[in-house]
Amino acid sequence: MGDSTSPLKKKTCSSTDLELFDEVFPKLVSDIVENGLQQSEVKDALSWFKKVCEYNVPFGKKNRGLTVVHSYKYLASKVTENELQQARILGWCVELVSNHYYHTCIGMKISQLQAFFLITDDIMDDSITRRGQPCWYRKPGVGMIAINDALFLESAIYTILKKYFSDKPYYVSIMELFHETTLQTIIGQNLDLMMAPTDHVDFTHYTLDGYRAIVKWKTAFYSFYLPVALAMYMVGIDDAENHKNAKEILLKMGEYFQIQDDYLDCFCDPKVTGKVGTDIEDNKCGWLVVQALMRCNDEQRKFLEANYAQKDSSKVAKVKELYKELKLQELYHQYEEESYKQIMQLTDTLSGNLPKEMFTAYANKIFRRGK
Ligand code: GPP
Ligand code: MG
Ligand code: MG
Ligand code: MG
Repeated sequence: MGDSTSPLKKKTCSSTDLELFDEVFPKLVSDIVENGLQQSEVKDALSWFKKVCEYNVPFGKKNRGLTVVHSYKYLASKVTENELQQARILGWCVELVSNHYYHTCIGMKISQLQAFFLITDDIMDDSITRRGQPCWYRKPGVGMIAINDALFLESAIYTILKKYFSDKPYYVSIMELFHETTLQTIIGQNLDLMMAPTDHVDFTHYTLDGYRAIVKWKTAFYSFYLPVALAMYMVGIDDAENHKNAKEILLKMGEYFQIQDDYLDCFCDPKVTGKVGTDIEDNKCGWLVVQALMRCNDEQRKFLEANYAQKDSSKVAKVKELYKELKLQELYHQYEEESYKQIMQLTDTLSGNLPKEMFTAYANKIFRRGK
């Protein structure tokens, strides 16, 4: 587990996979912008969007994108170079929506769906850095233009899908999947934001069930189910039973992944994560505050209410001290071990005809991650 030299890890995370994945990106950028660059009326916009892609898309850990490639390899009865290339292209579409999460493999970067979510999430969360550089909307001359840039990145997914997949029998399935996943994530983001008003603290609805709903919708569908489901459609696995089972396992991994994200937001050095944590200042219904509320006495609850949700570093430090007093770090490490076991059990029960080692490889990638 977590041994970077294990054969399994090598299989799922070779640098060659990453290099070949990276090679596809410049071609996709030119597919997206080349037409417009030829037209004098819009060429300025398209050269801006080229910069948007280059700043926001290819610099994350790229795990979501690579997961499409790895899943294709696990699922295909016969792997062909042509289809591997298709899987890489789909992987970049996932990176366009998403982009920052996962890490594990050396030098992973961002992607499209991911990039679209992250640009807007950083505005909504009032974040400062992403991947060790300023958030896109914080760059001079960008500001709220970033919202339009995110919309552009979303539209680019469908340009790419049409160009490379419109003749495939699974075209409609993957297109619908991107639409559905986008909606799920938008719903999750709404739950996340509505639970975290900027003008007052109200912990009444900060429950574990409420938290689980937020993270399932805002993170798990797009980060875990989407990349695997795309590969399943590619190889012709489109029946409801297999998708339901894969989804159940992958949504559990997604919950675990977001709990890690919440923990790292508070306790990990921004130099390591590449992003400065803002969850305490933002009044987020995160895993730590929910656990604190389940463990604190009345006095500690009042202390939390007085110091949470404020852009004041001494108050943020007080909240972190309370978390330490409540032994939330120890609790988190315990949770990691238990959650890993649960994911393995779910995989045993539900993988059915799907390769069990595909799921265990993904769980191993994120287990005990430190950034
Ligand atoms: C992660 O939340 C969830 C997302 C980035 C999805 C955003 C969805 C949109 C529709 C914009 P987070 O805020 O904890 O992520 P991070 O810690 O990376 O900012
Ligand atoms: Mg955020
Ligand atoms: Mg957010
Ligand atoms: Mg976070």
